[in-house]
Amino acid sequence: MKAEMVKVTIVKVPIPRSHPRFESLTVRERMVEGLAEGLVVPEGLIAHGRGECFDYLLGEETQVFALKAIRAAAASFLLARKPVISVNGNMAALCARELVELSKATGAPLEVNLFYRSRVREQAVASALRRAGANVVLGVKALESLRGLESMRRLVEAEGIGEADLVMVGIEDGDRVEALRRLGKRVIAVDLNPLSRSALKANITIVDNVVRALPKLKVEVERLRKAGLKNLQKLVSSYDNRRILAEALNHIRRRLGALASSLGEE
Ligand code: PTJ
Repeated sequence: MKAEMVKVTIVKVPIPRSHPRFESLTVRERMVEGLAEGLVVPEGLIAHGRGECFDYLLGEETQVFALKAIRAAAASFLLARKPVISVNGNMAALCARELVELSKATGAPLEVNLFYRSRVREQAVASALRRAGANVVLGVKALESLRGLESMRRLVEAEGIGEADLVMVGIEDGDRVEALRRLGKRVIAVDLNPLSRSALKANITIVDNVVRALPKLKVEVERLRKAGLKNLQKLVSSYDNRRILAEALNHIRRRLGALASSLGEE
């Protein structure tokens, strides 16, 4: 079923601030609104639920391994010749304003890239980004195909992702990360699942929720702007993504162990 054919009835009820899961439920509301606006596909809600589950396991806070990845990602943006930020429906629904702010801080244009691509959806995502303050939105015209990718994600703008040396993706399946890497591009992924193919294949994986990670990444770009070239290069060359993913898994393991102990488990 195409996204533009889906009719949804949204029941709006105020979420009490005192609710223990207030933040999480508020973010969920944005996804539901995104569905009604045609930004998000129903499959995007399922992907969000998977993310919520991993966020729960991680402790719903930005952890040290994510901060290390954010630092390396910020340095990579500052070193890149032509960085581009890829935006799908979930990203636009959750953090359009933060994407625009990151784009302005890094000089990396935003490019619409959808797995469930339709003319209506690409326009909806582009409009949401423009409403959030984007002056330029790539990925809605004159598209070419990325080599080695069959899904609709293959469609990219020649002067955008087509020419980019660095691409940031979030909440995405792994195929395109692999295709981008094969084409020699560096990839930053934001993914709550440290076991996902995107996480494993990216050069830098920020294992954190996009709603927390993006503002921190923007601040880090601004903080590192004055760091010299050598310092930036050192931050990138000393970064080891596999170690970061191992830290994320160990964090979950330790956390679950502590929780089990608190329930009386040996
Ligand atoms: O908008 P489209 O058409 O491009 O479609 C986008 C979806 C999300 C449907 C598509 O990319 C998809 O199916 O993604 P996957 O394969 O489900 O992967 C999404 C990954 O993002 C999973 O590993 C989730 O754990 C993770 N994730 C979900 N929500 C968040 C997240 N990571 C960071 N922040 C989140 N809020």
